[in-house]
Amino acid sequence: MAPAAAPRTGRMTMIRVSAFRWVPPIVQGLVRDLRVRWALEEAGLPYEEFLISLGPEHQRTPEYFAMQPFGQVPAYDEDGLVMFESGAIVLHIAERSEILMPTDPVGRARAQSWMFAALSSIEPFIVNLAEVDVFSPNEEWAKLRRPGVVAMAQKRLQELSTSLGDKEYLEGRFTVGDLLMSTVLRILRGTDILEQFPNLAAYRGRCEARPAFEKALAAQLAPFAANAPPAANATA
Ligand SMILES: N[C@@H](CCC(=O)N[C@@H](CS)C(=O)NCC(=O)O)C(=O)O
Repeated sequence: MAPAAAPRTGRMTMIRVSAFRWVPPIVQGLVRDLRVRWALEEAGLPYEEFLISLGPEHQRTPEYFAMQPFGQVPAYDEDGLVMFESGAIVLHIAERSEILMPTDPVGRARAQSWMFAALSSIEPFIVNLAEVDVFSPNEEWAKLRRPGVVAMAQKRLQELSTSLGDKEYLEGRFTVGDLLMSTVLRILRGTDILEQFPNLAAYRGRCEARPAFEKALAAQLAPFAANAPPAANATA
């Protein structure tokens, strides 16, 4: 069965974002539609979610692959403009919001640099650790690999910590670069690694205290609570 499409009504821009109907508690609050929801909330753009199930029923259908070539969440549909990759979607949204994207050329370029830094210089190292801790915690190879993975993540975080210094945000003011960076740092929850860098832990907390983040997180979690299988208690 194809994902249920939100009905298209009226003449206003209709934005639809894919999200999972339910995921295990260990990844609740981390699924990458959170970034898109947060950007939309910061930009004040209304949207509708369309929920898909993991697996063959929705996620791995030709209809969904046509929206997201890898069958992943999030996919984004804005009046027929279909996008995938959370970074690209968030950039697209940020172009319409001074809260997310400075208007001066230098500020824009710097914010975009931090977006790419979050996704290509920090996230891969943190995801390597999540693969060990979340997806393969009991595998022998994971136990052997973990110290090296932790050391690499710590190295990048030390460099990020030095760059942030005592600033509130990476460029002094909040930008879309902070939105992506803090969602990447969030993947480290459940470890004590971020706490080894007090300015980064405080930075993540500052970003997540934004009302738009809180609204986005609540919106992602609501379906998980509603659709939890009988044995699973949703927490985040
Ligand atoms: N680079 C992609 C990654 C998307 C991604 O990894 N999505 C995960 C959820 S956070 C997913 O759909 N996983 C299920 C799968 O890969 O089958 C993006 O940033 O949008």
